[in-house]
Amino acid sequence: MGRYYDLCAGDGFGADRPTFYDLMAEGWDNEMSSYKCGEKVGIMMCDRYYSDPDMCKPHESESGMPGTMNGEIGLSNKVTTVNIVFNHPYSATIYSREDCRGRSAWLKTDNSIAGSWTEYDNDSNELL
Ligand SMILES: [Ca+2]
Repeated sequence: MGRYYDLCAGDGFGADRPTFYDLMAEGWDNEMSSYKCGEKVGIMMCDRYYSDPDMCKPHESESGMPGTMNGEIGLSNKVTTVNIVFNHPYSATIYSREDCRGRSAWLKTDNSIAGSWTEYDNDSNELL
């Protein structure tokens, strides 16, 4: 295990208010290579700094829902900003490589019966 750094939910944290971290200010810009989320918080990472985190483009971002971890993220040594996000009741985290490694992203739905769950086919469906 290498160096580690805790990022915690801050004041006002909730479903509509994530906690934002600029890793340049924390001395961790382009240093992060893995994550582990607590049971009640998820993570949204971005390669670049945007004043509005929603502007982070899909190919510049990576995410994981509460309770997930990733030992080798796709944005290894690229992450510049992090948002600690609130739990979402109907969600899953998908990974581009075996053993929950590689590029990760969350999937969310509005309720437990929306859409359908199908088996992920790694041969015909390229992830991200
Ligand atoms: Ca970066």
